[in-house]
Amino acid sequence: MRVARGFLGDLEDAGQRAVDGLAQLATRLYGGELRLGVTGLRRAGKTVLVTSLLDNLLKAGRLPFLDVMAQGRFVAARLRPQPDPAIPRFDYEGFLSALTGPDPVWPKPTSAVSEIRLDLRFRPGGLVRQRLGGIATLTLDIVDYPGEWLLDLPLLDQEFAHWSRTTLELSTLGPRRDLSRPWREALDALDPAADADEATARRLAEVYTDYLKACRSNAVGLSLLQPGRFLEPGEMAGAPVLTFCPLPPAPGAGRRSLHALMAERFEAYKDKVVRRFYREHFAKLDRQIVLVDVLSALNAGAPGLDDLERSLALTLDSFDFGRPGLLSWLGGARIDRVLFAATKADHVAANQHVNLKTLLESFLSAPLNAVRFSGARVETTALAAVKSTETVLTDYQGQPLACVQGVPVGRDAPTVIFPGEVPANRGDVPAGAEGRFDFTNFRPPKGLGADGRGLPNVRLDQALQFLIGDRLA
Ligand SMILES: Nc1nc2c(ncn2[C@@H]2O[C@H](COP(=O)(O)OP(=O)(O)OP(=O)(O)O)[C@@H](O)[C@H]2O)c(=O)[nH]1
Ligand SMILES: [Mg+2]
Repeated sequence: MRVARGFLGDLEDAGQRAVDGLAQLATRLYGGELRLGVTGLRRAGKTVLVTSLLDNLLKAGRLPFLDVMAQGRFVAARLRPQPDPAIPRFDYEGFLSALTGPDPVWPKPTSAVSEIRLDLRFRPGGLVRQRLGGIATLTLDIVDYPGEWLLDLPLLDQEFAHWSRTTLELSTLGPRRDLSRPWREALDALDPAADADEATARRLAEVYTDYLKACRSNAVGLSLLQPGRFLEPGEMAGAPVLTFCPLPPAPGAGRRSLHALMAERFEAYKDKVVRRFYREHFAKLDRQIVLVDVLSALNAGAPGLDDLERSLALTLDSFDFGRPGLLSWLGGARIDRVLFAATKADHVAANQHVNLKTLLESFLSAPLNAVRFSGARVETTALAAVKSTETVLTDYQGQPLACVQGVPVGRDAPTVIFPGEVPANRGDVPAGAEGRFDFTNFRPPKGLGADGRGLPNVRLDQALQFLIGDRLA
């Protein structure tokens, strides 16, 4: 009997071990780690989106269409120590208290990389998985960085001569022509084949940086500005690796020439700055949300849209969406889902969101096709990470007119504004449309998230469902 009981006991143990093993397997299958890339040009809304996403997950808040919440399977989320102790932590608490304080303010432009890790605990769905029991954990890593640095990625694929030529050509077009004049005049006054001296290199880099800053200013609002560290140098301000600029061709220039010096520094920039940034932060991404501030580009008219289109096409080429792409040799990124999102949708009335989405699709058609062709899943949406307005109906000549109500930046009182209609298609924006669109920026409203349910948002749940929902299934 003892033997039989022992045998049965062993069987029981083995059975329990098998169940435990399966539960662990389920945990691994339906949990694990996921690195989410929040990508976007400067001011696209990355820092605000990461703050709202963390807030709503940590408070199990306003995410009704995230399946794991809707099905009551979400257990809780908790911030965890991040994997890389050398990188500053994303200041979630600081950004949240600035947004929800007595005088709410948006985060300042980001000037350095930061990172945050979040554990999401949930009960796996589906009959088999429920039987196996257990609670799974999905570990989510998110990185925030200055949007200016994103446009460095396409440099990796370029030689100094090619980059110089295209940058010089671009500097003579549209609003850039006037802004680049001091820099182009400085170039005209020197011989790039002459012997290099540090003072000249430094002076040229300075005038070139002034030109980039002028393009970035709110009044102009251009985004194709390279190299990104010239605008947001982080810890590298003044380093020789940032002391160069595009130069006209200098056939026969010797090894000691200004041209050779700048070409060398361009290569060093690619190697020491850009490649490192790519390898450490982008090469390991699993999923990606690409934020696009379409409305600000519309405010800048056709040149703004052209610039945005060019910047996005260049940047998106740098990602390896599930295929051996341009930069796969840098670390084999394999991104299998990409969501393109038009941000700040609360700047326009809710009935304009469809147009915002189709407008985004119309000028992303080439990158969208490229991602689809690669086999990665791709979707588009219009969202607001922090909803700062309400859509209200007013009466205009006897007809209902959908407007937005919020506190415009620079004012204190709520105002009802008709922001205008969003064109449904890139082709509907005529050349010379500068000044035709004027989408107002709003302040974060007072009392945001005071009910403890997370920051109000538009469609953040649907975005998350696409990006991580399958890993919380
Ligand atoms: N109304 C509204 N405004 C937003 C929203 N998200 C961002 N903004 C506005 O856009 C600005 C830029 O947002 P950030 O999140 O700082 O943008 P970013 O991509 O981190 O910018 P960089 O750090 O410069 O690369 C904010 O200061 C707000 O004015 C939103 O959901 N609603
Ligand atoms: Mg930021």
